[in-house]
Parts: sequence; C-alpha cells; structure tokens
Amino acid sequence: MKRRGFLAVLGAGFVAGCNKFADSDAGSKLLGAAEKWHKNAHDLLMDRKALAPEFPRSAISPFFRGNGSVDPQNGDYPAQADAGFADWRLEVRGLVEHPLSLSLENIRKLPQRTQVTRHDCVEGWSAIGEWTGPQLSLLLDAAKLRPEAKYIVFRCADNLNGQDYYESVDLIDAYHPQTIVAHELNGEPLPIRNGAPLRMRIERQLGYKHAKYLTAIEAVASLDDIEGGKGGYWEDRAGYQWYAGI
Ligand SMILES: Nc1nc2c(c(=O)[nH]1)N[C@H]1C(S)=C(S)[C@@H](COP(=O)(O)O)O[C@H]1N2
Ligand SMILES: [Mo]
Repeated sequence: MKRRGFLAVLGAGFVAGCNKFADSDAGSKLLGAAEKWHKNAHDLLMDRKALAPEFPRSAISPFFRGNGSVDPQNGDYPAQADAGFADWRLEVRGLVEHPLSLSLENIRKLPQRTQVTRHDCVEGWSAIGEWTGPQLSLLLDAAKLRPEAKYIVFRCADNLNGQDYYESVDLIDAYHPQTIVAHELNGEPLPIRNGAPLRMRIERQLGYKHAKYLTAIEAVASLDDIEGGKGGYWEDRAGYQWYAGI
C-alpha cells in the first residue's frame, strides 16, 4: 500500500473504531489518563485565576511597614515627592499599539478596585492593607498589547544598592482581577515608604513582586535582555524565584 493510502485507511479506521477503542481495556486506560491530564492542566489554570483571600476592613493592620526602599533619594524622586508627585507620569510602552503616558489624575479617573489583602514578605512578615487603584488589565487593554507580548515589566524610580528595582509577571498575573496599580493604602494616598505615588499589587504573588515607585509598565516578548535577565531585582541578585505564586 502506498503511504498516503495507508494513512487514509488508518484515519478512517481510527474514527470508525473510536468507540471500540474506548471500550477496550488499554483504550479506556489511555483515554482516562488523557482526561486526567487535561483536568490537572485545567485545574492549574483555574487555580492561577483564583482570587487571593480578601478580608474585612476590621482586619487591616494598624501599621503597614515599609520594606526594601522606603525613601528613595536617587534621580528626581526627592523633588517629585516635594512637589506632591504633581508631575508624576506612568508610561505604558513596549510591545503595545498605543503607548500611554498617564498622570495621577488620569489613573484616579479610571474605574477603581478596592481590596483588603494580606501581603506576605519572604523575610517572614505579613501585613493586611486596603489597596485602591485601576486594574492593570484596563491599562493594558487601552494600550492594546501586540501578539508578541508575553511578559509585563514594571519599572521603578528607586535605585537600591546601585541597581534600579524592577519586576515582571506573565500575562496570567497581569490580567488577574486583583492585579491593580494602587495609589491608595487604607483610603489615603500611598505613603512614601509603601511606594508613593503608585505601586503594583499582584495579590497572588509574594511581596517582592509588588513593585513600588512605579514609573513604567513595559510589554516585552522576553526577559532575557532586561537588567540581569531573571525578571526582577531579587531574582537577579539573590536567586529568588521569578514565579512566586501564593
Ligand atoms: N521599587 C521597589 N519595590 C519593592 C521593593 C523595593 O525595595 N523597591 N521591595 C519589595 C519587597 S521585598 C516587599 S516585601 C514589598 C514591601 O512593600 P511595603 O514597603 O509596602 O511593605 O515591596 C516590594 N517592592
Ligand atoms: Mo519582601
């Protein structure tokens, strides 16, 4: 038999014999395994979309400590702080159709999400706070990601021990409903120690992923050529996991 004829017969035979195959012992085992594999993959995806726990306002910590940079002294940050961040801009750039440059006023006018969540730092402390800001997905949709975009990089104003802080996430976390660009903590503008005037809240991730002093959001196809190539300040410096899901 010629190869094409063989494949045609095999195809027809497979379709016609499908039920028989499923009824056979080996067949049902194989299909069962495939279904289980699919379910595990599906559960994994569903799990990544699940919400982090949210708490009543009564659970809010009396003091939300600052960690890492708590008062940046580099670049024009001190001058911006003195001016009450009146001229702060947040850029959305990289692999997008419509790059954006947003003022704080622009950010405050977008639909807002408020969430009371627990922040977990790998150094062994947690705090509960109420965060408010637009979902990152709104900004990404307004800028319109190009199909090549695979990661979102967060650029920060602070330089910590000689390196600019930065972080990144994949598109699942970028589009998670609790991933917001926060400008308020507990109903007040962010304190400087907690990332004024803008910081990320990425509630399904550990503390170091939540970039403070946010200046730009960059869509990229690869993290390889950014800073140390590991996707974040602590990932580059101390080998912290890039995927820090909780
Ligand atoms: N720009 C910037 N973002 C940052 C850091 C930092 O030093 N600089 N520290 C990270 C770490 S390790 C934690 S635990 C949280 C701390 O947030 P907080 O200062 O509001 O407690 O911010 C994260 N984001
Ligand atoms: Mo942390």
